[in-house]
Amino acid sequence: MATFSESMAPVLLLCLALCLTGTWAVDRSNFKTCDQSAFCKRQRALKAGESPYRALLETMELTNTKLTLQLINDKNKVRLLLELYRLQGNMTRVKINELKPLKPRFEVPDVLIKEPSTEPMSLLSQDENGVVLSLGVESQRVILSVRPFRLDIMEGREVLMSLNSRGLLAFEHLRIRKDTFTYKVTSTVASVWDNVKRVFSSSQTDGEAEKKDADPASQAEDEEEKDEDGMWEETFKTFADSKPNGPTAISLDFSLPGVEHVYGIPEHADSARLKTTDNGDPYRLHNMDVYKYELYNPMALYGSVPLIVAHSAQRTSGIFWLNAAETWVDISSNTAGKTVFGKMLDYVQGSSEIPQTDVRWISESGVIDAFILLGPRPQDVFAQYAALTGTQAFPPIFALGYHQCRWNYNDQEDVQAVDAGFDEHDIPYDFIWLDIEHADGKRYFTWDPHKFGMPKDMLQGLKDKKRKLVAIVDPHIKVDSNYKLYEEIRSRNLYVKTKDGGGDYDGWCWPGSSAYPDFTQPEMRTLWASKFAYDQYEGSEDNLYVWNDMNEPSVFNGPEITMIKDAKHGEWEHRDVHNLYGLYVQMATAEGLIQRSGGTERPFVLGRSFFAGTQRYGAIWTGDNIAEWDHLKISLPMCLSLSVAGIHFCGADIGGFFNAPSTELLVRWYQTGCYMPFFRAHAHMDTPRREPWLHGAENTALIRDIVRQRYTLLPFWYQVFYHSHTTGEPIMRMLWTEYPQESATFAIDDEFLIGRDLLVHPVTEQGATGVTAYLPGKDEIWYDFFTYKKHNGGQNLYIPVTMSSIPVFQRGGSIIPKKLRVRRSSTCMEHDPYTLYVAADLKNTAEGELYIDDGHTFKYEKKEFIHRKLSLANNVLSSVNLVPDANFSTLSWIERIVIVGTSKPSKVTLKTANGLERQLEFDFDATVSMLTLRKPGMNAGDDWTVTLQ
Ligand code: NBV
Repeated sequence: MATFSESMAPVLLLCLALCLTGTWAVDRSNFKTCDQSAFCKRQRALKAGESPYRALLETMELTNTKLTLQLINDKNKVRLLLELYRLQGNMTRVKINELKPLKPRFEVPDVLIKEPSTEPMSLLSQDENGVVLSLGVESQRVILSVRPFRLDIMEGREVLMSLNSRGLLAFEHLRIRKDTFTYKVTSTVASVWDNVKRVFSSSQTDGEAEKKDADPASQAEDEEEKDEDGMWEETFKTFADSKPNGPTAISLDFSLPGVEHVYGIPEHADSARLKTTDNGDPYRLHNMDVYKYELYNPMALYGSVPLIVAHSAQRTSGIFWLNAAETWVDISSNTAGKTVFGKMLDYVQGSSEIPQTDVRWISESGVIDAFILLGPRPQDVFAQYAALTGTQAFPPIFALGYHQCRWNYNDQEDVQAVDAGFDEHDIPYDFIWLDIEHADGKRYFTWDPHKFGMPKDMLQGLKDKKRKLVAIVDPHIKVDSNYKLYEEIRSRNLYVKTKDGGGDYDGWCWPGSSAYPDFTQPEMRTLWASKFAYDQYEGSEDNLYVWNDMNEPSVFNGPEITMIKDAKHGEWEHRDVHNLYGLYVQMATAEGLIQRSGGTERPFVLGRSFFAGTQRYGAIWTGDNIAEWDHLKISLPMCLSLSVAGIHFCGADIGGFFNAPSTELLVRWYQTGCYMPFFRAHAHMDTPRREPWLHGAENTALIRDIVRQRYTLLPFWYQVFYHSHTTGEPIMRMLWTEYPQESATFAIDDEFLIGRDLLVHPVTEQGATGVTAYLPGKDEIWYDFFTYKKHNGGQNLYIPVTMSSIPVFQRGGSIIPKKLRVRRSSTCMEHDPYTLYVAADLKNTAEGELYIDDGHTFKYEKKEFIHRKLSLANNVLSSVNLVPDANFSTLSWIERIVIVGTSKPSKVTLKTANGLERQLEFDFDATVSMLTLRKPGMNAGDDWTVTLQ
């Protein structure tokens, strides 16, 4: 066990840095490079084209649902078991494990929403070189080659993806340490000898090697495997990782012919289109607390989703690598670095190869469990991934409003004053947030008795204004025998344990010495969830929601500021489950909020760390960014990458967490954040206060305008969230996902779509007087969202900007619902009327949707909603029910309809479902071809038509 002074040294150093600089300083050397990670270094040293794996065809079994087959490593004779499944919805699953591991290897639970349904495969042909299987649809086949083992997934004559085509399949089998072995054979202790026999008889071998089973010692000599540094223990800085299981890494390469663009595998502060990694480190997935992160590099950050999405003009596909251990992803491409001209020259000279991207996954432990999502369209890949891991939780509508956060609002009076400030300055907001200082000595679920002595009064004050509060609840629990929660978890033996399994793991975090609940255990999650009950969480009310920070988990005195890998979660090492920890914290918290309402209310939980499946539990933000222009810029690709990987409710700290933004940066950041799914301003405790009205009248007016714009658009946001919840499609979308054949969109990550219909190009340059936005779609037209000026798609458009401009465009052919009467909070606007913004396309048609429900319960699951299709065709605008048995009524009515891109009618007639017919008054602005219908007055849930004659 480390002594106090050893374990505290990094913390003291950190504090020293803080005192000297007045702020936290990023230290890259806190985090490993591939070379400093023994398994990454080992795996990366393997050479392509030397695969030792051979398929043993005689072991093949094909049932209706799966194919199994043994693979043998011809060097060490260890056998693996391959399982291949065809899954419903155009997916293929490939699992590889040791045939007979010394003990079970970790397989990730709780991420897949159910055991995926399979479809039959059939054998098409077989000879000694391999087999061909039919995947049932669209002439898809799998060709399995024997030596070296390789899988090619084909459609017709086209190879869609190849596995192990570079021969980098690697599987470090569980073994007994050699020096331990020598000790054991000479030992007279019977149990040790039994153990040795068990080891060697379990490592099934072929022909010649089998003969040696009787003589384990001779086989041990035969094994070519040599122990290398870092296989049985590894030290990084002062941290020693004892590796009781020895080397356990796995790796597999995938080749994607025809592909030049890959996306996903968040979280990295890098471009959304992933770069090749040949000349640097692979992208790393290892959840860590990396405050003030560096930009444009593949370092790991707070969360991970091991999903990569590959795109070409012909097809979109994906690889989901279901492994929760530390993972590195190498990307290479045969066209990397070539200019378009270079590629054309190759083509003209006949020297061009088909472009190809290779992706190689390397994980520290666990098994290979890869899902191949075969698209073919971007929407198909999103739906396939959602079928596996679930869709974005549908948040209560108020979570889409504006959130005002700061580390910290000092006390109840402060909260009250800030709340009043919003009213005084006529700025709407829904949530005020309390950071760690609100709790009594960082004992979460409690309140500081001096600063927040009357939490119920505070919450009631907010409730009176239909507003809400978020309190932080971090997963590190102060070691304090007088803290009830600490004691309860301890007495139930539910903390993460030290490597020997005996004591509770102790780490240093905000409260000082802290214990970490073992959220991987269902019992711990149930206990945690129960703590949100109103009678358990004293001072809580139904307008209190939750923020889980530090859930990587962050451990100040741990290696790379996280938990040591040999800590134990029951039988498993932290190594196996590391990237899942954050997901489990948020899962248990969301469950707690649901339970406290008796299962009726939708929760809202913000988390920092995440994994595949986190989308089911709430929102994610991009952590501790800096008040710098580059950090504003990076917030777009960071959230776009999360969106590609299923986590759609994303935002970045507006203004930048560290340091003080200039007013220009702050305003631009609000203008950007307002069009991102999660809209929250936040700031470090050492920064000057920055509530929206503290920056001079002019800037206050600009910020007021922006926040109010968000509120007018809430009906649209809500409908797009509902769509994402039901289909898996992103909310914030990269342009290529809607324009998959338009290569000009493939690398764009400084602008994005919200749903299909709004295109946003934020201003992220200091002193900008204009931006150049790409308007996609050669047959599209786009309308400036504020001036209604029309532009053609398929062009780069220069847009002059002032401090009040936000370049936003509505797609011709769309209908967007808004509420123009902005009030104190979203809840205050519940029954307000709608204005429909109809943007006609070149054929004078448009389509959109209107979705309304109670805004906060799960009743929508029982179809208690209004879901209408709005369309303009043949000069008739209509609203029809999309879901026949939907059942909800609203007080809201349609107060205005604005149609742009149309011609002036002579008369406009409204017909409602009850047979009433009347002429509508209208205005026409010929300069922008805009028709405004005043007070049509029908209920938003009714059928109606408006005919333009
Ligand atoms: O709880 C304090 C902060 C929080 O404000 C921030 O948003 C988190 O990302 N927290 C990190 C811990 C300390 C950061 C230096």
